[in-house]
Amino acid sequence: MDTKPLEFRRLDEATMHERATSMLESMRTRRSVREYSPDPVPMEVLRAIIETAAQAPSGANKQPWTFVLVTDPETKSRIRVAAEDEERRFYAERATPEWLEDLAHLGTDSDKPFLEVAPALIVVFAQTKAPDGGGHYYVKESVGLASGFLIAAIHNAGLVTLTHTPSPMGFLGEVLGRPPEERAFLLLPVGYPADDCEVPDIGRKPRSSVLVEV
Ligand code: IYR
Repeated sequence: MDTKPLEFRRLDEATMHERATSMLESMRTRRSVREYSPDPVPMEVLRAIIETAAQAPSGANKQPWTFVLVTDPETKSRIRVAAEDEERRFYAERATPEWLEDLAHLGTDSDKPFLEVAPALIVVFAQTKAPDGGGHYYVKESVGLASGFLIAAIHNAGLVTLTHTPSPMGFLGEVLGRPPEERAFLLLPVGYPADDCEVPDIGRKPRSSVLVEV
């Protein structure tokens, strides 16, 4: 095993507290956004965000992810058409009444204009095995972690996103020409919010109901 010294510097307690709470305050303002401005975003910012996501830990450091950055209008249109097709079936047939009831307060339906309006889409793919057929481990956990990094990086850069999961997502691999060992995991529109953007008036559980200290 090759090793190298860890790059690490202890922070004083006041600085730690300040950094922990300022990240909390920033993340508190993160919201899933469904109404986008068509304004373009800098490509280098998007590439840096994706590289940030790729710093996530992964099973055996296999990094079992591929991020496809889509800005081509024609490809975005094809994705919208195929996603809305699946979503119409979801809302009309696949979703249970309980599921539809649970979604009602979000005001979602099968129309997904954001897939065309947002200047960029990031499609996260999970590699079920390596391109050379080698093993990948804890793939969903690993890609979930990278997606969390991705969402935080998008917010940190002053952009907004939505974790969209049209189901099933097989069409994404076809439209984007991905190999069969890759499975679409999440579809994220990225951009600026529309000027008149509204979001559901929902909150998060308080600390006391999510944290157990032993
Ligand atoms: N994929 C559908 C339905 C949907 C499902 C869940 I769970 C959500 O949190 C939100 C929506 C859609 O995107 O409309």
